[in-house]
Amino acid sequence: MIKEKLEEIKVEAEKNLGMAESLDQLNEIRVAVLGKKGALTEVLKSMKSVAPEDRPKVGQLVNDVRKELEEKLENVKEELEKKALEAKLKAEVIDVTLPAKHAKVGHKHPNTVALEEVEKIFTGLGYEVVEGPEVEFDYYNFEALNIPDGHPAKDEQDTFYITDSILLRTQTSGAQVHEMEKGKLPIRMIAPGRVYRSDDVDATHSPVFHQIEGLVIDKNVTFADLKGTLVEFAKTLFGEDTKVKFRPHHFPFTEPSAEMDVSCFKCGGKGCRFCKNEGWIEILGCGMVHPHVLEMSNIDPNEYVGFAFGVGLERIALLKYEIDDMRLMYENDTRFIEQF
Ligand code: 2NL
Repeated sequence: MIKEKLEEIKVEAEKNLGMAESLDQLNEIRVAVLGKKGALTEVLKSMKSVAPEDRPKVGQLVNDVRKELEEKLENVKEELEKKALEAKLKAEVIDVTLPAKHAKVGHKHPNTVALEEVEKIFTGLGYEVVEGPEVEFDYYNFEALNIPDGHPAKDEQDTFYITDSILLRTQTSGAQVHEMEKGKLPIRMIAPGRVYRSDDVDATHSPVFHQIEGLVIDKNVTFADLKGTLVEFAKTLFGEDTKVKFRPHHFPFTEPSAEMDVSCFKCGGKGCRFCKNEGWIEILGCGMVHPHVLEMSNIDPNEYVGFAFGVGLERIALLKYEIDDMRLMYENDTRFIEQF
């Protein structure tokens, strides 16, 4: 009677194991057969009705069935786990033949490329690169550079004022005045950075652009040093064959002052569309630092002399890369930026 019952439990359990599709189902089978209230336990409880001398035999039988079913359960469990893992791996498989996502790589702006080249030239000559504040006192932007109130040069530059005495710098000279005020001489520095002028946007103007100014102050500095330095600069930037011309000019902060032209690197000086048939292209302003500018920053003009220059970074970049509209520089269109 118990023997048949055990056989029945075994057959039923094996049938169910054969159909089990998940670990959850497997567990249900385990509980139903081997659990505390499972079929086998029920059988053990009915041992009371078995003759005492038969009990060890029947007990052995129940244990055999339990062991056999436990093994089968374990086998099916392993099988199901293997299948589950295979399904998971299949679902997560990476198709290495799929085209990769196109990751856009950044690119330096032509201004940056040009600035780095200019910085390399001057640091190579022993200059320091110094940056100053973009929001500046009127004094550092104008007064200390020999441009007092009412001076036409001050009215000409359409300045963005923040208060009566604070403004957005129109040139990077302030950075150089700060350096002179520190009183550590000699000075060999360039001051690159953003400058602001209330200009309307067109092909050659923007209210925000970049300037690089240079300043050297030492004993016995002459205009020949200025020329030697700027000729070296022009040749490195535009090529060894570049010719240079200095034309007298006027700036309030330098005396004497000059503008420097380079021979057109496109036509070599013969005249072309690029240089508007001039053969020459103006690239910077320069001069010997005005004695009054030195005095205002507590430098004795009888002991120290200096030269200075200022160059528009966009102008250099536009020329070097033959870009004919400055507005392209500010649109951040990667198709443009990627070309330089
Ligand atoms: C130009 C002309 C120039 C300077 C800038 C300067 C600075 C100090 C003292 C004297 Cl602290 N001068 N800077 C000198 C000459 C020309 O810039 O046309 N820039 C685009």
